[in-house]
Amino acid sequence: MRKAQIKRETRETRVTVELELDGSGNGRVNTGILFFDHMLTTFAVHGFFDLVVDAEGDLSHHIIEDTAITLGKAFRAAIAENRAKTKRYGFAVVPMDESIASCAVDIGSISGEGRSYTVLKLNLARSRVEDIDTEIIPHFFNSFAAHAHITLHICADGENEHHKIEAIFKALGIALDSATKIEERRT
Ligand SMILES: [Mn+2]
Repeated sequence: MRKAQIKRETRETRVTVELELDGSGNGRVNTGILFFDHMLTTFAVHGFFDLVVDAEGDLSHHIIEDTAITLGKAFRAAIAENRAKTKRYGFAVVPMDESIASCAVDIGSISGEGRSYTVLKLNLARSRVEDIDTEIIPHFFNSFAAHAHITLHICADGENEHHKIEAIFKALGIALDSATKIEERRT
């Protein structure tokens, strides 16, 4: 079973993430931040990951950052099994009404040696969407990629911040679903 459970506790936050790569898209996410819960649930649905996230802490910035770190660590642990047959690359382009997001990932070489890189062109125009500050969004992806040891490229454009960010999380889920597929032709 390609899955992992990671708990992380600091003076600021307590975060638990359970991630199963070969799931059915069942997300149960409770961070106390409604828009972030919506995004992580969407990520699980479109990635066909089973994802349980429980997070609490002092400030929403800390909760989102530490959830990104914990999710990254869980992802890295989950792909360790059968890594030699894991596909590695994945990409997706997802429209959402007037917005569009594209995501390409490289989840790393067979050896799993820790490289990570993040390139983000998110075109976020407003500082606030629902109950989060949008400056945390690039921070989330940087932290996630660094701890998952993956290369992540994301571009987005559109008019509506909610749509743009939601298209990004869907694209990330679909790209990671492809990249984590088992490729039986790999020997
Ligand atoms: Mn929505």
